[in-house]
Amino acid sequence: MTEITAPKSPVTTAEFTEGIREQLKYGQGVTPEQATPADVYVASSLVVRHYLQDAWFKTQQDMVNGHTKAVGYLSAEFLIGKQLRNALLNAGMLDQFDEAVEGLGFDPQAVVDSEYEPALGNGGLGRLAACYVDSLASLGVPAFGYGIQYRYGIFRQEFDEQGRQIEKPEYWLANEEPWGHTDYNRSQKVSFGGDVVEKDGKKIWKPAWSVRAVPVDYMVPGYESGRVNTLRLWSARSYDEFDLLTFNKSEYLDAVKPKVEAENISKILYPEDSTPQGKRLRLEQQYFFVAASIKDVIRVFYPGQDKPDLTTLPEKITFQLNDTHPVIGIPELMRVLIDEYGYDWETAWDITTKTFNYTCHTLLPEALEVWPANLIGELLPRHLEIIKEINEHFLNELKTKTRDKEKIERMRIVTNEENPKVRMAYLATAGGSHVNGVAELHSQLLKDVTLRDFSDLYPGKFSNVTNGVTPRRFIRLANPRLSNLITEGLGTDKWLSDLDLLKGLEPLAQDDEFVKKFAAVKQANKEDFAAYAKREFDFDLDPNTMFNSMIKRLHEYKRQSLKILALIAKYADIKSGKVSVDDVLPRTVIFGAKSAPGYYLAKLTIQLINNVARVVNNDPDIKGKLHVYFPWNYNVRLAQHLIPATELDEQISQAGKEASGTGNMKFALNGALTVGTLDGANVEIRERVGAENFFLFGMTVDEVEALYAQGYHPAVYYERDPRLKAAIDLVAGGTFSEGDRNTYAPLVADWLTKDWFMTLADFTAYCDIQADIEALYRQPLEWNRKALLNVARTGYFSSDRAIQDYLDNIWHTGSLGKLA
Ligand code: 8GP
Repeated sequence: MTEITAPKSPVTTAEFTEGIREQLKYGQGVTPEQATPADVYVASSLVVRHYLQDAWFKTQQDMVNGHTKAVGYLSAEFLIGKQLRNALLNAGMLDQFDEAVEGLGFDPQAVVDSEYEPALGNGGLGRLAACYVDSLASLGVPAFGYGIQYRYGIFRQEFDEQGRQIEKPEYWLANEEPWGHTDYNRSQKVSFGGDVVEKDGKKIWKPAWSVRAVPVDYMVPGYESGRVNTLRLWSARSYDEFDLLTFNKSEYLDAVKPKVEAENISKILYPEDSTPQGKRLRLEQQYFFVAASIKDVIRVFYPGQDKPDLTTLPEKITFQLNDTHPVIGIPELMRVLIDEYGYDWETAWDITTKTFNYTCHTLLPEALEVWPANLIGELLPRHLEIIKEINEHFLNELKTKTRDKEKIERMRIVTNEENPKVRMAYLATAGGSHVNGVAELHSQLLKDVTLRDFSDLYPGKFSNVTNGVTPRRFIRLANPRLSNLITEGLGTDKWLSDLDLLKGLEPLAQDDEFVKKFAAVKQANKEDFAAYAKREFDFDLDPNTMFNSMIKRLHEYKRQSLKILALIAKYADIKSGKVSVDDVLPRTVIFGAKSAPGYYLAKLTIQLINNVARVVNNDPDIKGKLHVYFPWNYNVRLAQHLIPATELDEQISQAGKEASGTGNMKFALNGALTVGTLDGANVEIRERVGAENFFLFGMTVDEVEALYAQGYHPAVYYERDPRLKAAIDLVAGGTFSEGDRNTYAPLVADWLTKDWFMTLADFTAYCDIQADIEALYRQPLEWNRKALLNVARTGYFSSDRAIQDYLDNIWHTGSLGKLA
């Protein structure tokens, strides 16, 4: 085997320049004079890949030969965001790139901007997976991210004339995509359907059709670790270009159908987030990427071996199941071990349970996947058998642990009903070593409520890993001014790989001069964002107002309704003269949110926000004191621009519903103050930054539960708080629908009669806390002191720390060490 030594980087500016020239010439086929920024983007990306190649080889070699177990992060989503700048930063080539590109007569920003963002995720769960692969590489942990290379990412959002969400296909692969390396020679076959036959006491699955899973590899360079991991996204291709028999009968469309259907598997990302699933194609996608990944791992770790000793598999790799989407991997590994490699059930189960772990990202019952057994049987008949057998074994094991028959019934993996269902979260819990939630409160609720029976009988399986975010993308790249100030304050830039060092900024919060510099950074970021919003959306933001943001998926539990109702109430107060417009603190409220295409109330909320914006922004009585903006198509790029410019962040979900949140961490780390409920990671953020540096309001989990139990009647709150009544009346009366009372009637009816997430019950507290917020904002030095303390005290929320927690408590593995 070729011995690979140190990687070639750092590259010099001259080498980078030469590399771009070569790529332009032989790759793009243009001279530097003919090249566009998009050409230079492709060429530069290929240069970066070129210089990472040796480190990539070396990391793989060390992974296979080394004594450190690797991590396989199985996730249906990786919301990676733009790649070029991040790769340059992590690989230490930022300056060389800037200089080389400028030397060739291009603006580095224009080059970077021409990258098309891969939108291969819905929201938090997908972005978290991207932060985690960054941290794994940065810590030198050998790891694969395994997922799907969807041809169409999450839809592109537009708004129509009425302010309604329109979904457009996001064909991100329409342009040249230099990062993914398609490796046809490492393809895997994934089969579906058919029957199971028995021969000599052995079960044999005879599938009906197969697709070719082609790996597309993305390099994941670690920050200053010299290591380069792999994000392997599978793309579905057909084996049979044409069914010639059918074709000869001149039924052309029927002939290409199998090809089209096979390739459909990786065609589109499901745009659902915390909303019910239940579609055949979704299950096909899940099995497709998991089956290919398991085969791939065996290929990588047991190269060329016909009869590998797979009892060593748990020493080679640990699979993390990112939510229930990849859980079909558990019966798949059982099938591979038993049917393909001849292991007995007990050995196979021992290997499987030692190899898998499961992270739960939600508590909403409707989002915990449950598949009809029939559907699994149609698509994966052998797997259904195995799942049923797992269920039987599991029930037998439970009988040795408890006499409580009802409890045993409740814990069935396959339900006992006419049309049985398979509960994927239960399968994951039974079939793996560890189960974790994503923030302390969430992990506690997982144990106490959602998986209570399991945690009673298997308390050792349960733990918590509070989420984290990568400081490389979300501080250094998104907020270079703050990064420079932090480095100045700490006298080192080591904080980028050891975020706890931010604590060293604490004393500087007492230094007024430093606080003023910090305030100047925020102001400059606001001006930048205003310019960006003008360019991209033609918005006119006033950087001398408070920037107040709420960016996240549109979901009832997140309560964008609460924010918009409070805003309408303020508007109503000004209009009615209750509040003099001259006393109003100037505020710019910025929303960013996509709704699942079929989520009616969420879409109506988007429409309402857009129309409130239209009315309020154009009302001369408001004298520009309140502005509402809703940039469409919220994505990672927009987040990177908006978060550094935000002063007040909204984390106002109903307590107990947001598993963690990660936006809350990004905002705090960028010096925004949070107004929030005691939910998800807000609880831990508040504990760390100090109660006096966080605007807390609203009911707690216990209060919410008590109110449900006692019977919740939202109309009572409408009658009780005149501000709320005024706001809802304006919506109902047609102020935001050009006089039409029907437009928002379903929303109004829901608020007044159902309001499942208790927006109305928390309204008064939410409006009351605004007085504290505004009073503090009127003292800029004090506001910024608190904001700086938020930065100094939230280093814990680095994804490096989260990965270290996984390494220590769940994966029990470590680093390969740095490459020089
Ligand atoms: C999200 C949670 O809602 C969020 O609180 C958390 O921070 C994030 O996961 C990362 O842990 N959950 C999802 O995005 C989710 O459940 N998505 C699946 C349905 C696609």
